[in-house]
Amino acid sequence: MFDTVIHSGMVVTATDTFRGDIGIRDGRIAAVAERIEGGERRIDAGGRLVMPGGIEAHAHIAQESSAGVMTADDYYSGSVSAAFGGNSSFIPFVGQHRGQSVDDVLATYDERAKRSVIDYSYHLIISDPTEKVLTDELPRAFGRGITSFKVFMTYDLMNLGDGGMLDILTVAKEHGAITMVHAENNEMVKWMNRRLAAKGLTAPKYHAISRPELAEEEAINRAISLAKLVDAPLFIVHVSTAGGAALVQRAKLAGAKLFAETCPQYLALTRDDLDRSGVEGAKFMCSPPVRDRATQDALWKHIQSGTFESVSSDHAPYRFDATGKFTAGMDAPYPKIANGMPGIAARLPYLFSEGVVRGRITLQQFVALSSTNAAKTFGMTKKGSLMPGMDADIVIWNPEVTRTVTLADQHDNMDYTPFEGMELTGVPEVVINRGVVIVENGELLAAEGQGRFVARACVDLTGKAGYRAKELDPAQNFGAEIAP
Ligand code: DUC
Ligand code: ZN
Ligand code: ZN
Repeated sequence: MFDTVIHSGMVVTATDTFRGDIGIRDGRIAAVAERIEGGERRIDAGGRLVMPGGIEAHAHIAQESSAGVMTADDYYSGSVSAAFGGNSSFIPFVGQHRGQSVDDVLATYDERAKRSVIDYSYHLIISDPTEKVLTDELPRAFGRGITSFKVFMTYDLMNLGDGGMLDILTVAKEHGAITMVHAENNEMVKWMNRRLAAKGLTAPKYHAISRPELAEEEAINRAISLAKLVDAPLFIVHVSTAGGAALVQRAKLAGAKLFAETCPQYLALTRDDLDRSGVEGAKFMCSPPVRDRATQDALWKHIQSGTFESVSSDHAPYRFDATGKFTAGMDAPYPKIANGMPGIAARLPYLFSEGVVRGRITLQQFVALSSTNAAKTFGMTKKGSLMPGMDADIVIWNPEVTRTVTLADQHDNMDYTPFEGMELTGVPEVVINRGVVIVENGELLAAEGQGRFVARACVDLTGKAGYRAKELDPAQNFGAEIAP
């Protein structure tokens, strides 16, 4: 009565660890029990961990940057890389650039995404919130289960300004969607760029200081205030500073409808990595930039204490050549070098090795940070858990094997990995998406296009008290009905 039974493994969820078997039927988990007999196929998970498949909640796949540079990974290579890294679903970004219709952009990505080997949804980046977008296109996107919208507080071609952000926060809230934000103060960054350029300091390493920690802290503080004004849910992406994380922690304690993530690069790399000979440092350029050792320690403490829902890769693959980093030439100044680094395959191995193996986080926290919380925050109601009825999205993990990170193991379209040479313990051996084994012992078994679009539900705001601005409360604002 089961298509597949995974037996003899140690089942790990966001709440428990137990010796158990899992029975899969028609792509769903049909039973979880101490012992399950039968099954057309039996997979021996002895000595292994059996966990919900990773959900990569932050990736740039087949996406043009605002400068017009296309990522090296499309939905095939990006999803293959994700699968080899233990993920059974992901939520890449769909980018609306100025002047584009959201409907058209979504139609383009629907074509691109047909090649995915894992299940997928999209976060929708809004850079042009026209009346039509706000009143017509966003509700339509929401209607098809795209329940997260991302905005930028930096980059001249993306930045919405505070008013535009309030509009998006309000529309998102009205529909039960969540707004995600890239929080850096645009003017601080531009002022630093001007000062550095005036002195001719344009090598990649100066990228690291061009985007000050204060620029992130100021913008996170402002983003939280804007979201509080309209009592809307907010997700702060790629938090890179101790100060920013502390602001998130404090606002959460006060009940804000707030969520946040950090990324492995902020735990693994420092600004010294940008200070390599020639233009080598460009491999380590991302925004916000990687910081220093003290920041890494602080971010781990915030991971341990629950400031972050997720650790996401922010996979933004630009090759180390004229198609990626260097479209403006090999000697381009840092503001013209594409921003971002790959990491979708390294995310879970890094988090497991540096987190679980090093004793910084529990197995439960690993599952929560890599899968369960993303499912809850972003409305993937059938994923992120191993309960009967859920999609059979499972990773069988060998916690003992130690591997040195190589480019070949990333299985992406990149020509470098920023994690090259790191020794990581713990590898995903079998990855299953809706009951289909897509990766097994280093081999890709998935058919191109086997991934399905996941229509998502609303953000889960359980336990978030929210905030009522007096001036938006009809009982205290002379009855003005201006609240969303
Ligand atoms: N923000 C991202 O989230 N990814 C790549 C570059 C950026 O600015
Ligand atoms: Zn960003
Ligand atoms: Zn990103």
